[in-house]
Amino acid sequence: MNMKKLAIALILSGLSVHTLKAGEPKQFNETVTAADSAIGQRQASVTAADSAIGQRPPKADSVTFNQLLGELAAYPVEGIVAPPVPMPDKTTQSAGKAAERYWITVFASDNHERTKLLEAGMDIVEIKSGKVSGFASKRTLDALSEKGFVVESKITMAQYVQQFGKDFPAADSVYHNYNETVELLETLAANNSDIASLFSIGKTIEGRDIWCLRINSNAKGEEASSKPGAVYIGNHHAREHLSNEVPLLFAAWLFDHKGDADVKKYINSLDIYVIPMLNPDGVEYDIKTGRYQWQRKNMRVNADKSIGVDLNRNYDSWWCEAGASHSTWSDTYCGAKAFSEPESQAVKNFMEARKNLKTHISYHSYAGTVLYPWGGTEEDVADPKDKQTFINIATEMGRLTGYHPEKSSDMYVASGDSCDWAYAAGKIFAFTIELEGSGFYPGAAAITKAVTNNVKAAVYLLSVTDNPYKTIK
Ligand code: 0X9
Ligand code: ZN
Repeated sequence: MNMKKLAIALILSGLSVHTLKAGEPKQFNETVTAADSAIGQRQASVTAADSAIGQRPPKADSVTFNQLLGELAAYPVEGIVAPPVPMPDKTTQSAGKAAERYWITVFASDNHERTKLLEAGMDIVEIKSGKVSGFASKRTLDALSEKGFVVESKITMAQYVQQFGKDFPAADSVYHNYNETVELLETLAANNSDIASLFSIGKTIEGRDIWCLRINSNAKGEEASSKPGAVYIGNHHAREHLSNEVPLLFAAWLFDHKGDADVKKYINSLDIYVIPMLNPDGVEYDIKTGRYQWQRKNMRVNADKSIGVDLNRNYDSWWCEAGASHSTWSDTYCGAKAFSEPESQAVKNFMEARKNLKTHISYHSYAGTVLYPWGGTEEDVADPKDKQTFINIATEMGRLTGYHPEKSSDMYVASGDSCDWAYAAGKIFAFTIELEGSGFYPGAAAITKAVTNNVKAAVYLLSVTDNPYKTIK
């Protein structure tokens, strides 16, 4: 547990953002304590379903950032030998041999071919020049050969896991699981109760609450606000654990810097929401054995007993057209209908109820890109002013993160993604940030850099949230 706090302290202590005044890293000497009373919404919404799922998060204890900083430095993140890792749990797969999974590399020259691969059920993970790598079931492999794709290499999941597997609790214990995420959110809300509140935007398919931390100087909980809003969401995809850490630690960073002139201005003038873990069921499944399961989807039990819907194919934007699959066993399964899943439905309700939202980042990993609409079609967004605004903001966030800015569909066309829907339905300037990394499990050492650079981009987004069009010169 301490390791998480240590990681935060390490990261937070070193950050400075270009929009902020340069200065010495802050010292955090104050003792932080849990204040149950300040997080009434959280308390009120804990239900039997929470306890049925697992342990209610322990109460936040006291912590000083300086103390934690020293301890993290002593934490051996390198050189930990991972224990042997098993095949992914069979319950994530549909029954039978057809569901056996492989790590494959296939020749595919452009986004059209990549889109076809997605449609055949391939779960694209890495894009290189002329090739892509990712996961595929036996069934997908058959479909690929029928369509004439050439598979350059193929290894079984067992071999893949041997080669790349890491053990979460030991090597990556600085990452926050669900309870630890909730505990940190509670601590942050409790210790910044003048500007922060915590509420659930809905429950997952297994009944966990999806928590949202709100930062607003005068409105709390679900109370309406007319201030321009920004929302940061992580972990649509379960195994993309870094995508929880980035928004979570961004929130922590904001609180630590709430006295800085620029941050103060944003907190006073904006309505800021952080929903770091949208798919906690999948996250918990991915790590529950102490060994990664490469889980992408949520934990919906489909009619054929296969598990999961791809939440980033379940939004109502060209739902289940290009780059998505109707096959339940596919990693890009779009669900029975648009918004069939409680997690995506919660985001829909959340966004529809907040017409003040202007900007949004959905965090994924690990292509190192800043993506903007459209993703479900190769068309550009029709409004030239909007298009230029998207490009300008993505370019600046790309500069700050070191990531490549591009239109989503240039990577591949994939329908039903959250950012397309947010822009189409709410005119929200919505970006997918694919964090960096050499895999879904980049290790503890990856957190510091990813968070550091992404805090800069996230703060930049705040700086344009009052009027995104001001980025057009
Ligand atoms: O495929 C996705 O949902 C995202 N990539 S990931 O590897 N994290 O799964 C990218 C979504 C970008 N959107 C579109 N291309 N539509
Ligand atoms: Zn993702």
